[in-house]
Amino acid sequence: MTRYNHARVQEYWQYVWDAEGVYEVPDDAADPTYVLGMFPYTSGTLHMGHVRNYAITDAYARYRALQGDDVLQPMGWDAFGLPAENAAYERNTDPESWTRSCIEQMREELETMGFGYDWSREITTCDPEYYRWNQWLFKRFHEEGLVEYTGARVNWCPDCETVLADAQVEQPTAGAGDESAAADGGAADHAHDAAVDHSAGVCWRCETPVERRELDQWFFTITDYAEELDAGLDDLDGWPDSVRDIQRNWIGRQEGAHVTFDVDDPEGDVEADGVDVFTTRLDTVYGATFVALSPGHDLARAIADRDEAVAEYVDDVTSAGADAGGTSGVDTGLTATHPITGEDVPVYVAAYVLDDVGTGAVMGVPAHNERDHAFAEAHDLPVEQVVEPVDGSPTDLPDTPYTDDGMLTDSGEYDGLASSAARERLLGADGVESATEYRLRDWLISRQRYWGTPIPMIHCDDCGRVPVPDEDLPVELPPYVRTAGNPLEESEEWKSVECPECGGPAERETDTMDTFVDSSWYFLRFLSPDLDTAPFDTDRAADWLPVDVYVGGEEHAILHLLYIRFFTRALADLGLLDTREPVERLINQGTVLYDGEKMSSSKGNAIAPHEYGAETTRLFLLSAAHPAQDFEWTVKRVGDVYDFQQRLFSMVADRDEVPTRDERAPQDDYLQREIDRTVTAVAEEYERFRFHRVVSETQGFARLLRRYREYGPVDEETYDRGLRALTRFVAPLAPYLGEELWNLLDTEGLVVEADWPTVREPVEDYGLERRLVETTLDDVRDITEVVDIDDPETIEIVAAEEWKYRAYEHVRQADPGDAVVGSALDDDAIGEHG
Ligand code: ANZ
Ligand code: ZN
Repeated sequence: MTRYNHARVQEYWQYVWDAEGVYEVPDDAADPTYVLGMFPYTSGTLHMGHVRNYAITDAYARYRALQGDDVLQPMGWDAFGLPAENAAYERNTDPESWTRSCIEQMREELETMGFGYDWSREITTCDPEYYRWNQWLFKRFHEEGLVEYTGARVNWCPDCETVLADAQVEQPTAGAGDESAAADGGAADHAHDAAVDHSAGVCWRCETPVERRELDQWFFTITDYAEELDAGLDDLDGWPDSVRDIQRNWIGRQEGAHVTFDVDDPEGDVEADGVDVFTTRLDTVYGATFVALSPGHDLARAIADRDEAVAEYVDDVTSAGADAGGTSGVDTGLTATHPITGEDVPVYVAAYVLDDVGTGAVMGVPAHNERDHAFAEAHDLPVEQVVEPVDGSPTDLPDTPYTDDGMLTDSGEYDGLASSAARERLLGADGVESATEYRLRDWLISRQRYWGTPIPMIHCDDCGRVPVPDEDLPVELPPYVRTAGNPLEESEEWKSVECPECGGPAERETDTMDTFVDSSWYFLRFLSPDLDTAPFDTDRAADWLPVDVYVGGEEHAILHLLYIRFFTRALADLGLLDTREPVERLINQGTVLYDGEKMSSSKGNAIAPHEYGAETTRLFLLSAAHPAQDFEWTVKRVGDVYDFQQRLFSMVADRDEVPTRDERAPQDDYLQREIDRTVTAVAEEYERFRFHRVVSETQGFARLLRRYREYGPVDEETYDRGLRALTRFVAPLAPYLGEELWNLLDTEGLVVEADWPTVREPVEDYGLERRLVETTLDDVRDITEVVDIDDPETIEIVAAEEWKYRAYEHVRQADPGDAVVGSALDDDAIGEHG
């Protein structure tokens, strides 16, 4: 038996690929397919999670190339960000040197894993040639009205000394921090409990409790696209439902109504047209016994100007953010007129009402809402029941609010209606208008840190905020200085600049951009990485977009994956793109576990990607489970994968020793048809990203080939066809091995440039029985194992396979008469499986 020499084979084919530039794609590809793995954050070394991510991406890219597509699979570096700054600080170096050294190391590791990247398109987000386009795009967004600079009560991490976007504030993990906060909802659950969540939340990076501060900040107005981002999810059939649900929840579309209360000021000096409240429970409108304004509401501010108690309260809650979810509040002395009943109700300012949700004002319905009830108790306000259970069962009112839908009571002409019907009918009432609100907030992009893209704005005392002219881009970062605060603030020379408008002395903006800006459009830069007149080439984008398949972790469901959808739409509206969705098919890979825990260097259970050899590792990662599933790293199974490669290799390497014959025999036809069947089956598994099934199909097929060979002398053409098919089954998963086998088979050219095996006879023509014989108990068990993953497709497959299994049993009992040819093969094959 000829031994397979992994190291030599890998080195040799890597050399050939590089020399031939096999992964470079032409810009004007005839059949463009864009396969992308989420580019890595340059944090040090490659870990197993990266390798799994990119092995999945690469396998599919290689499979599509075999099918004749021009596949673009690029790679680059998400290189800006706070961790690099922290690492540099700790190591007493600067973020740039640290980042560059990480990149060098990671690139080398990726190269030795055998991934088929077009390195001629490599991009690095901390290159001025990259981030200048962040600045350019910021300016275009600014012109388009998608940028806002406003004072905001923001989330501030005292440890990272920077502002955080809402999505970067997380619930503390169990044990870390405030217990009360953990009780209720994850990051995605941020409706009007938002103030509670945020004041109790922690920084997504360092888990330090987040504080609230009032600062002037730059925002992208992603909320302009809330409606479209939500609606677009319905058509994203190629995305996992889980990600779509998370996004839907985060955008938080709420159907409801605006109700206008006229406001009367007994003192007569506050002018107000009325207060608009937003409600999702219009059916409870007759039970509104007060109106509450958020501390930032215009009317609240107006009253604060004359009323000291109100002013003090507003000040307190704005700076502290404390008690935000509680029952604190202050009576304004104003009255509001209920638009339907005409009754007067008091107007309060209350911290539980949030500035940036709905209209920043609510109608308080203590009988049917928890927070309103708590507030009413604290302020001695009436509780009036207007909805009762449909079945007449008693409620605990007035002590406990009844919050379910029901039937209306004490609601005038609407009495007796069901809540849902009442909500519709009431839309026609005076002062009521149907309204849709979203929980999504604008994207805060300001960061008070060094290692990011400088925001290209200039503050001039005379002209206000002036954009840096395009010809002065990029605004490059000043040299790094080691400081606890924002190094840009310390760079006096860098900061002072002439105002582009008046020429007077002015100051640069010292905030840098959230690094999620960098990754929001990087997939476009790969298409024309050296273009120096625009961020990307619009025509090329028209050819290559949307990205056909995007592979990465589910942890990006709301940040990155929402931002790229926003950017794509904004760019389309700028006339730069002709697609509104960036990604057609999204694959979220599961976690690699070791001893039941996520494999990670911080847990001390990490296995380095090269410990077992590059190709064995990637083949194991792909064969162990469905890409979406978590799975356990087991050394024994790694060994199995190693043996599998050895078996395939010896089979091909020892081919010349196999005796042949000239006349045709029945088993040749059988094998020919099995080749056809397997070619079809494997292609289907590849299309569905079920690489573990590709491996089991390939293993089964290799056994069949061996049996065919052991049965007697082979028909050379048939046997060779089998070996060539086998080689291409495995080449996308184990490309070095594939290349070596292909070469041993005296084929022309490289397997990376070969075609997928053709089918001679359509599989449908075989007749049912023939195909059923190949389905074994083993296969059924195999599949039953993955039922747990939340994927209706899989369940369908299980159902189909069970059907096949029953049919197979049937065929076996009936002793398939026409299996003359294959009878010996079939029976043995079944025996071996079962
Ligand atoms: C009256 C009402 C009666 C409400 C009732 C609910 C129940 P959810 O509940 O998550 O769907 N709301 C509106 N704007 C708000 C703001 N700026 N700050 C805090 N709360 C606000 O969210 C919709 C409800 O949140 C709205 O419906 C409103 O209270 C409250 F029995 O109006 B409701
Ligand atoms: Zn000026």
